[in-house]
Amino acid sequence: MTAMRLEQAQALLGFVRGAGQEHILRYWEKLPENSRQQLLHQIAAVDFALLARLHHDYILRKNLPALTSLEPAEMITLAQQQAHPEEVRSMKARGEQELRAGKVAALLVAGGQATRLGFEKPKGAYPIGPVSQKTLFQLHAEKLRALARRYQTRIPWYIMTSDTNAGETRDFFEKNNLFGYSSQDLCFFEQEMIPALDENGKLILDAPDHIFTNPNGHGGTLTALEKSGALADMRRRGIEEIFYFQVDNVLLNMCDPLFLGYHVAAQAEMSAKVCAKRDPYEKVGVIGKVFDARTGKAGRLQVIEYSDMSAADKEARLPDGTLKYNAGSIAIHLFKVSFIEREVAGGTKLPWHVAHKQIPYLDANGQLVQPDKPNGYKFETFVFDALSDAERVVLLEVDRRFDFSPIKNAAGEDSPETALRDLNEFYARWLEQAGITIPRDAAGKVKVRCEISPLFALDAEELAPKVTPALRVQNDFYLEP
Ligand code: UD2
Repeated sequence: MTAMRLEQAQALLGFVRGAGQEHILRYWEKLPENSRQQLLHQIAAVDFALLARLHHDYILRKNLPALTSLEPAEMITLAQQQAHPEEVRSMKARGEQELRAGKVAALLVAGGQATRLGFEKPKGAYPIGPVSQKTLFQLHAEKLRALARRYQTRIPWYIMTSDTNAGETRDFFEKNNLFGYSSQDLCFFEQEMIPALDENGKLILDAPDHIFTNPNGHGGTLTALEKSGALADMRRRGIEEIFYFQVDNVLLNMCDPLFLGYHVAAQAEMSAKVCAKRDPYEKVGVIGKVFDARTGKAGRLQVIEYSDMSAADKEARLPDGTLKYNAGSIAIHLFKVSFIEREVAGGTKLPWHVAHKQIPYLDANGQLVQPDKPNGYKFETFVFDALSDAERVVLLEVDRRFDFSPIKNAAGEDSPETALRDLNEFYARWLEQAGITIPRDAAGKVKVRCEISPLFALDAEELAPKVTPALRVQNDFYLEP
């Protein structure tokens, strides 16, 4: 941190007062010089005009986008894929061609705070391998290495962190020898932070020399890619397509060639994987088409977040009994590099989302208080809002058994327990397809723990010739090279 010059510091303090935020200077006189510098640097990064607009539009006017005439979106359904195996084969081959040509990068967003899981470290450091206890980061890294080996290529891996976990994440990778990934192909970059506001639109101090901020949402990925130079780096390497994924999905089908193939063949700018919702209240956004009040046009694609959807819409069913709004967004996307370049030109175009939250603050005595009810507003942008700016979009339906099992909560659905169950079942099926008998109980549940390192086999086809049906699996079972 370089020390700020006096005139610059005074200008900033004047700016704070002008913006009606002078309460953040209430400890100023007592602060030692290094704390003053810290606060000044934070103030310099605050976009006061943006915050005033967010306060006006989202807190005072509650400017939530009105959803009218929500309609299900068209997608390439599983039934269509089953009916056209030839097309599926050729799309997969098309995607493999992109990988072989070195045109694909992987992009992991890991800047979130894992609050619901209650895990102190970055979420990617969570150990989840059913037998190996390998962490989420390691499982992702092994899949990428196995893919690069299979397609005789390099897959640069960009990892977005935030101020809340950047140092810890890098350290974790360093300590683990980058999980075998080449340092030339690994690029960490940080998203920006944004201050929260209290009920009156005021900044919140959580220490005498610190304003409470939160990561600006995964929508911040797009601008952070540009500002960090990662986008330019992709261009230099000849990358054309970006495979985007979240840290917590243990069944992630990394850089899925089939998805890539459909996306590239359609010349889509952004694509999304969807899967049928488990139940009306599953916490995934739904991709639908909405009437756009701004343009007066129908049919704008949008992810309607679970918290923004009415119970009636969540529960609506078609005559055949399936949910009407069933296209659950599992947060796996493909982006064309050229699309992101256009999307970030002149700053982000993404709309803001506001959440009423419990935010720690200093009380009148300077004591830190953890409130038990919401006392302020956090702002975020969501990457999936870019869907409506894309010229062409592919929505590909997938089967959650092969694509989606996230770790969100400490217990219950979408927890380590369900992730282990799903991973175990996933690998047991591969072994059974190779003719091996896996012990199951009367309810069909796999009785042992089984796991296959992606470096041993990336899919059932690769596994089959490497094992013999005579293999006896009686205890926990792990296959690695
Ligand atoms: C997200 C989606 C939801 C569904 C679900 C699937 C949102 C708002 N909702 O729900 O529709 O697709 O995932 O699993 O995204 N992250 C950052 N920076 C941030 C915020 C989040 O990098 O500022 C990352 C975070 O590290 C994680 C991912 O984005 O990898 C998703 O964040 P989340 O787990 O908070 O999102 P969730 O579960 O509410």
